[in-house]
Parts: sequence; C-alpha cells; structure tokens
Amino acid sequence: MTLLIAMTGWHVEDWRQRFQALLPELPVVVLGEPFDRRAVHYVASWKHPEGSLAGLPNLDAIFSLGAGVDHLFADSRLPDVPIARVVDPDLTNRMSEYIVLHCLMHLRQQRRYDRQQREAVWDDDRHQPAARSVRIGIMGLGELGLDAARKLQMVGFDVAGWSRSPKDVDGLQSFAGEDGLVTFLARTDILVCLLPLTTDTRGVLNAWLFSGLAQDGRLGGAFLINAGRGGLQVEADILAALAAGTLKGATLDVFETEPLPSDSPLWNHPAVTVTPHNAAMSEPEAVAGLIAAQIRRLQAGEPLEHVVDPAKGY
Ligand code: NDP
Ligand code: OXD
Repeated sequence: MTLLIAMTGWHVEDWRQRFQALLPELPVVVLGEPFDRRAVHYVASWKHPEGSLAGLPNLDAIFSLGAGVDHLFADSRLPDVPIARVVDPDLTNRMSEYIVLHCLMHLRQQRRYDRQQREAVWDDDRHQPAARSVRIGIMGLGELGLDAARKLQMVGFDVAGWSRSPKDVDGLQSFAGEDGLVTFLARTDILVCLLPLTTDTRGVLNAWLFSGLAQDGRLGGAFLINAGRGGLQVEADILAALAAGTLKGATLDVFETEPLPSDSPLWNHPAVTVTPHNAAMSEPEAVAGLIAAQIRRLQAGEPLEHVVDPAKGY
C-alpha cells in the first residue's frame, strides 16, 4: 500500500517528510518519480496535473490538501473514489484572521491613512464609524464562513450570511438560495465571499451582484473581500464597479489567473488590496496529521470524515 502525493505549486518535500514521519509503515511516493501504480491506495492532491490520477487500479480515496476541491473536479479523468477535504481548526483560524483583518481595514479606512502617511497629511476629519453600524454579508456559511461570522460578531459588526440552506445561528441573519440573495445584498456594506467554486457559483461576483449591494451605509459605499476562489469573480466587473463607485474598495486573495499576471490593473489599483492566495494556507504540520488519521480510519474499516459530494461539487 502506497500514498501518492500529487501536487503542483507547493513544496512537495515538506509534505513527503511530514507524511513519512506520521505513517512510517506506508511508503510515500511523489508524482513525477517512478512508482508502482498498482500499489497506490491513497492520493494526497493539490492541483495535480489533469489525468495524472487515471490508471491507479487499487485507489481507495483521494484527499484534497486544501479545503477547496474545485482543483480535483477540474480533472475530467478523476478516478471515481471517495474524496475527502481539509477541515482543520488551524486553517479555519487563519481564514478568520484574514477576514477580520480586512473587514477592520475597510472599517478603519487603513488604506486612506497609509496614503496620508506617505504624503505627511494630518487629516482633520478623524471620525470613524462603529463596527456595530457596519453590515457584513458573508457568502458561504460553511466551516470557514461560520467561524469568520462568529469572530466578526465578537468585534461588534452586524453580520448576515447567505448559503444554499438556511442556518440557525445566534445573532446571525441567515439568507438562503436565489430568493434570499437580493435582500441579503441590499443590507450588505462589506461583502465577504467564502463560497466554493462550483458550476453554480462560477462568476457569481459580477456586475449584477455588485449593483445590488447597499450604497447607504456608514462606509460611504460597498466593499468586496474575496478569499474563496478566483473563478467566483469577474475581474472586469470588479474594475468597472470600482470605476463607477458601486464598489468603494476590494480585498482579493484569489484571481481568475494565478499567479496574478504582472500586467493586471488590479496590482496598482488604489482601492484594491492584493494578497497571493494565502488567506489560509494548508500547513503540512497540521493537515498531514488529519490525512494520516483519515488513512488509519480507512484501514480500521471506519468511514472517512469530510467527504465531498461530487453532485454538489463541494
Ligand atoms: P464549506 O463546504 O464548509 O462551505 C461552503 C458554503 O458555501 C456552505 O455554506 C454552502 O451552503 C455554501 N454554498 C455552496 N454553494 C452555494 C450556492 N450555489 N449558493 C449559496 N451557497 C452556496 O466550505 P469551507 O467553508 O470549508 O470553504 C469555502 C471555500 O473557501 C473553499 O471551497 C475554498 O474555495 C476557499 N478557501 C480559500 C482559501 C484561501 O487561502 N484563499 C483557503 C481555504 C479555503 P450550505 O451550507 O447550504 O451547503
Ligand atoms: C484551500 C486553499 O482550498 O488554500 O485550502 O485555497
């Protein structure tokens, strides 16, 4: 029995060492080096090359090394075996840090003060709205969205969320499905997107959606924070909405094309904050341990946890 690590874009040796330390009895091989395809029972994948997992006749399960699984479903030759994803308190905390940081940055107008500091401007207008007067709307109330919602509530923000199914969470206004979307948007000053990328959600952050955001809020306009996936957003529509004032600012961690091309106008836009898809990185230290526990579960005849539904795509 072998564990195959199939990844692009990350440092594979960190993962190999961690897996080998946790599973000393299980040979760990890396895609790209010679290995016996019949021996592979488990795959740990992050953006494996299309088709590279075909022809593994004894495969029992695929583990996504991230919370998102769109990179797996993008492979038209993905083997038909159970797929489990990362649900990890370390990753969840990191995402909530990012979301709270950027909501506070927009609340406290930090980009404006950074600019003023560079220009040695002491602004006499020092008014700051209170968090309780600012309405945050979170698209996606799953593992990440719900944790961010709770932490934003602790800071004092007025938080609502939108998901496929309604949620019953203390103090959180829940909106669901297409029917709930318009009302949800109309009460949102800062839109946080933590949706998975699926056929239903691709391109959801578009001109129509931005035009529905609140324009009467205490921040003087609407803000977007997308840490879900780049395929959720239409970047031309974000730029147009910024130019028209429908959006006052945006924080983007994910992009239609990654790495973000050097000629993208997003890099130098004064109202856009860019981070390199690292809102919540999977740490080998934490995530390999979860996957090793999943493999031990399978070997003991127990069911896998955090299995994704291929029909829903998340
Ligand atoms: P979950 O699967 O736990 O939650 C997904 C949420 O999205 C659920 O609330 C679900 O609704 C909702 N949803 C899905 N499809 C729709 C739809 N069509 N309409 C409305 N709501 C929908 O995922 P996580 O919270 O763990 O992760 C979310 C995403 O965050 C990942 O898929 C990944 O893309 C991204 N991510 C980004 C990272 C980064 O560093 N930038 C790091 C980690 C993750 P319901 O509850 O009703 O099922
Ligand atoms: C993830 C990511 O899905 O890092 O975990 O994007």
